[in-house]
Amino acid sequence: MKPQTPLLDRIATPADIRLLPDSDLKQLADELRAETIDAVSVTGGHLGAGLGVVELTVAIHNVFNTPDDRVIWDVGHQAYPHKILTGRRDRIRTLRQGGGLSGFTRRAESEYDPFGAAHSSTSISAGLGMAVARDLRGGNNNVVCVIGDGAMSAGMAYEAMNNAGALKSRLVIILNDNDMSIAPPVGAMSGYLARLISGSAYRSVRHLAKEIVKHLPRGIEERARRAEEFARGFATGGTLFEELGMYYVGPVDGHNLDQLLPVLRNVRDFDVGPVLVHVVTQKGKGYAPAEAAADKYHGVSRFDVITGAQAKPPANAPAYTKVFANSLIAHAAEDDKVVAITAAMPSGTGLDLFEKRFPDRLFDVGIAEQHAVTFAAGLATEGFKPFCAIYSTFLQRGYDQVVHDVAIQGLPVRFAIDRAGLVGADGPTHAGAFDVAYLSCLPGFVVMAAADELELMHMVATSVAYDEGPSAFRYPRGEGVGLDLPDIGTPLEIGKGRILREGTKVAILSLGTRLADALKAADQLAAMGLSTSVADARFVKPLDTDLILRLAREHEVLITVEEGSVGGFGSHVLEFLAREGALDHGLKVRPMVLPDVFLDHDTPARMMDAAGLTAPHMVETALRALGMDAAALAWRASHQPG
Ligand SMILES: Cc1ncc(C[n+]2csc(CCOP(=O)(O)OP(=O)(O)O)c2C)c(N)n1
Repeated sequence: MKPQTPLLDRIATPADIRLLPDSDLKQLADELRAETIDAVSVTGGHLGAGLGVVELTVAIHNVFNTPDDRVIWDVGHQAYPHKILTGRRDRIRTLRQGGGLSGFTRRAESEYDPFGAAHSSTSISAGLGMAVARDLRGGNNNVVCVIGDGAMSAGMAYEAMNNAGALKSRLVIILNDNDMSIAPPVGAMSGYLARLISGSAYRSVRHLAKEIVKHLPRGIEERARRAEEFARGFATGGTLFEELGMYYVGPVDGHNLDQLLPVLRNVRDFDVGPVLVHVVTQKGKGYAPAEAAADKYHGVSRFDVITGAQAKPPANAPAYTKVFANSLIAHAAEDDKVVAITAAMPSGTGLDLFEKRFPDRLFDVGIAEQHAVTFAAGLATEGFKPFCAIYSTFLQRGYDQVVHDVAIQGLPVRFAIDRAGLVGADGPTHAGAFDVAYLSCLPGFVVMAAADELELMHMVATSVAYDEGPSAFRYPRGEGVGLDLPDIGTPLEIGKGRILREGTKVAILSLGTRLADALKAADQLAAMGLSTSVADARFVKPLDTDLILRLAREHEVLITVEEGSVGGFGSHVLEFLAREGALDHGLKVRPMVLPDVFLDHDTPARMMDAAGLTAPHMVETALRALGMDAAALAWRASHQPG
């Protein structure tokens, strides 16, 4: 028998899916799942979420007329199957690689990505905006938002549903309920969804769907009858969503195309305002190692498809995250006021380790950064020492709470800011570029940046000891430099940096992890006969003004360097020096910060190079500042980016 051409090979765009009979769609889904697994085995990335929505992805592109109908994937980490079906299959093995496809949805990448994402819980708001725009222009396309039960724990999703229920615009919200966030989901909503599913409704809906699809002919009247049955008959629960003004349909088995297709066709064809379709799926579905994993293979490195074994390079030093967690545990053992808060990232922040030791003192509040911050503020008012561990990029969402609920009230909330700086494959949405700028402008904040893992331990200790107001310490993604570590850190003197190398001509004042490169640059400059000092600022706020003035007085060039945006450490140093009149006598100050662009995903090393913040860049900056342009050119020629 001639081997059959895979159906997937016939899908150049979703229009081709719409040419297939329903009876072919299961095979297409199976092939799509295999292709997704194979692609991620090569690139690494988010796998479990995508595997859970394979059938849903096929059904959506079959039922809806994409890209005219808009499909918005919340977070966007589950969109790999969608990318494969929407003209990007030929590049799917470039996912998350430099110059390759993004690991999330991205407007610039495809017309099938009407909205870019990566931070969660934005889909309903964006979809509602698109739906209202359609109404204003008199259009009739559909707008479909797919949002996970984890993402549904964020306030923004409720703000959007509240508004959608009032506006009554036609909008399809698909709640993809896999009973997982990255960790098991938390909170009352998760319990509520579980009750909806466990009700007898679920089984009878499954049964009903099968029966109806089996028996119905394809005529128009029948479709209408079916619509009535589905739309009404399925409204078996969902009171909360109905109270918010949604038309609730479900729960529906998200892996069963016999259920998905008719339900989606019905919600497409009938105008009942905002509809919420509650779809039940399994994270990691159809790939045994993923189904068996505790995190359902949320994010994986490259892996062997047969065994599921992931290729994790051996660690040379403990990750910063782990150093933070162990350090906090050591302090919590001595001080029962220390408590920890995570917004749905217990393993990402290392606080799963803290929870093992102190189960009653760890609070996972769900994907709810705003609430996390104000909840911590409340704990602080009662004399506790809350450590809010949030990635730099996600703390952006809680910024008003940081200002209004913490800083203005001077409450001693401690912010452990993980993934500060460039993060590599997750790209610009996840870069921790702005925390120094957005925190160090706030009166009364103590803001620190760790140069290595030992410094991080000292900064945890400093935050535990400092109870007079808010404090924050930032540290990067990845491993430390491999130092011997004590059992517990020692508090630092607030607002004091340290000098590591004394020179006379050039001074490099580093904040955070650029320090190692600053030392390398100093070696290079010294080899060129340019005596160079290196200092670690430790604090952005309060600034070590004595240190800065001393470096300014004793050197011809002062370079500041940080892995953060303009408006951060270098800006504060410049402003301070200007106010002091220290710039009036020929001192050459050169702030080195992240460039004024959103840097695309790539390897961390290449991103740092593109950012212009490596040791060779520091050398070049010093040479240019000294007017040694020819030497700088020659230097650059011998140190090509790479
Ligand atoms: C504002 C924000 N906080 C945290 C995250 C990190 N994060 C990425 S995916 C995810 C879990 C999402 O769960 P869910 O919406 O149920 O999707 P699933 O992965 O289960 O399909 C989290 C917490 C994020 N993307 N955005």
